[in-house]
Amino acid sequence: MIIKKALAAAFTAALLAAPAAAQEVNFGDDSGEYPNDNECDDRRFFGPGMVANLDWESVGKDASDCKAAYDAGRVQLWSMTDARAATQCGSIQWGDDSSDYSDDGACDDPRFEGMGAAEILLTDDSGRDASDCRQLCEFGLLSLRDY
Ligand SMILES: [Ca+2]
Ligand SMILES: [Ca+2]
Repeated sequence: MIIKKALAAAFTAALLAAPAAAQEVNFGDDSGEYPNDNECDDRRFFGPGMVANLDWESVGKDASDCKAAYDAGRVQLWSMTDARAATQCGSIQWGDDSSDYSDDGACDDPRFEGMGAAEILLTDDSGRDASDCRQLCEFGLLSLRDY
């Protein structure tokens, strides 16, 4: 009985000692259009190692680039919860509505991510879709990509 208790305590201690932040990332494979170009094209990630223009087509299909950037600390997995907590809609410089995609209901500014973000995000639209993005942010559907 005492041995069992000791084992249980050791097991619990081992579980508690395991790094809580360690996450298994499924990078997928290199079957996308832009493998091995030293830019991570998988939109699940964010950070300086990312490609400029983003869409959903390369999710899970740019493994080598994204894993290299991840291992080097140049990209992280984007978390809606963490991003939302770090986003203050009232203090963001939204810019203007000069994008071709302004006032279409989706946020086309590549600085943002979330349910309200457009399917394709182009760097040219940065700071140019203010009304859509501000509205979506205020209703909780949009957060910063880099937080
Ligand atoms: Ca790539
Ligand atoms: Ca828009």
